[in-house]
Amino acid sequence: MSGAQITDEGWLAFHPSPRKPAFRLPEGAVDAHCHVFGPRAEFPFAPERKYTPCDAGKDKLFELRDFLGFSRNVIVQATCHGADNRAVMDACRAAGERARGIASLRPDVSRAELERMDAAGIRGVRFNFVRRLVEATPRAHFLEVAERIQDFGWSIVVYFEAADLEDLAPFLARLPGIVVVDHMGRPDVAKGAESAEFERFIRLMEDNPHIWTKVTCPERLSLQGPPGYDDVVPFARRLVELFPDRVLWGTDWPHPNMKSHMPDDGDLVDFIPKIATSAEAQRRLLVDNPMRLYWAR
Ligand code: 0GY
Repeated sequence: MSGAQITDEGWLAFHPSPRKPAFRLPEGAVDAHCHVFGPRAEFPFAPERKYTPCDAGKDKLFELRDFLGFSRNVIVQATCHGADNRAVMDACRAAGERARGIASLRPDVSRAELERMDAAGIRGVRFNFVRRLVEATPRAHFLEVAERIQDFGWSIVVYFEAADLEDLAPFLARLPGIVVVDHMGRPDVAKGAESAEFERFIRLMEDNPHIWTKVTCPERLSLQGPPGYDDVVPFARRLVELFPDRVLWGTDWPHPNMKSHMPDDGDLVDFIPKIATSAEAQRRLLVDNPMRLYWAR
């Protein structure tokens, strides 16, 4: 990093030159979980942030999209930008029909601001329960936001750790509209895909047809590591097989807070055929499901 860019100590920047994946993505594939960081000179990071990343702006994201063979991105507000959604909105406006965004909102957000966001391409809001990333938000605030976005037909993304699911499940069950759980609810891979912990997550999806999940982030969950991340395959594959119409996939570029290693995004794309093993399952995961959820209008 140059002297002008001060990141957290040990911050790993995104892979500078990922390899071309062997897996050919289906026509119209969507990277349904990725972020932009800044660039900070234009879009400063939030004072309340828990980490300070490198710049990773929209131009780099769109370059990666084209290189890997994706058609579209769903850009999720990263916690380093707090509730200031300008970087995501700017990226969505620049991409036009090729991107949609997920915002972070305070409950006092105005109707006019929601309308501006919707016009820019925002189609959802993210509720974050991960304590290392955000201060705890009262659930009443989340419920208020959930109500206010219903007029726009937006969905909700939730991010939590597996250990918190028991406590959160009744709350998630009563959220209105579609709710998408990030990274399979972050299972502890050491416990296995048949563990009581993962069964709880499966049960959540079985009991709640409005809950979807992203079968993402093998690099974050894996104990085995790159390039195959094979210990994460049984978790993601089980979800894709059980809930083929309620799963999404994304790169998670630029991979905030990866401490063990920085994944090669080509390796991540080559993870897809291991978890969605037929052309039909791949098309649902990468095209039909994200298009239905984020590009209905
Ligand atoms: C992810 C995961 C992480 C970070 C964020 O918004 C964020 O800062 O989502 C994480 O550190 O686990 O989905 O990008």
